[in-house]
Amino acid sequence: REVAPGAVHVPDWLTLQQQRELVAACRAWAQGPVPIRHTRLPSGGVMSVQTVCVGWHWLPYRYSRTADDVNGARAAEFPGWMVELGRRALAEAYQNKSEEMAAADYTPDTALINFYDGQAKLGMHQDKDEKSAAPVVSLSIGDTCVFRVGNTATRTKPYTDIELASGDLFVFGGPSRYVYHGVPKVHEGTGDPATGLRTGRLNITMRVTGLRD
Ligand code: MD5
Ligand code: FE
Repeated sequence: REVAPGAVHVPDWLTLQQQRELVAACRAWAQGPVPIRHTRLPSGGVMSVQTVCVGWHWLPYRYSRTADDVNGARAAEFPGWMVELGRRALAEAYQNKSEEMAAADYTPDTALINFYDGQAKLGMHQDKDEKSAAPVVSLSIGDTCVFRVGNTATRTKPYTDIELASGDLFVFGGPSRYVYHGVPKVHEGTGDPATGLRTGRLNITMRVTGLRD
């Protein structure tokens, strides 16, 4: 389950009930205060993935309290239950070996919620807009995808392709925090509608921005 040093995949970690609750929470956040959108890139391109943020609003290539590229509203408050979920995720992934960090000290302040339809992809990139090297916790719900875990030096080979399915946890910390990664393929129609997601893939990443008001 350790795909690379500090990168731990825990299949089927969330119960179906937890997945249903997360889908309901994400559906509410997708409506507002900042509606879910296809992020516009400075290059002029538009991401095929749709994103809504909680805590801090992500826009390329920074975080803001307000959605300066959408409607100017303040991002929804990051809930305490999500801090607890993040801590449980870290404890599970690192088994309190505490080589990366103690789970009790992990205090995520932001979640990026990505929705993928059957055609959406996420190109190879590094997550480096955060001013903290704390681990990123990733939760997947709905359709299975191919997730590509690369290296820190280049956006190309060598990389490892794994499948992320509904309920899977992935934690990226330590030497894997800044690896290139992406989603080249979503296997449309592979999700269980019992999660409440009829189609597509939902991914929730919790992060520490390292920012203060
Ligand atoms: C996704 N999201 O499936 C992925 C899962 C994103 C993004 O990549 O930026 O929204 S999170 C994967 C991730 C995050 C941070 C670090 C690493 C992977 N990593 O070091 O490989 O929508
Ligand atoms: Fe990423």
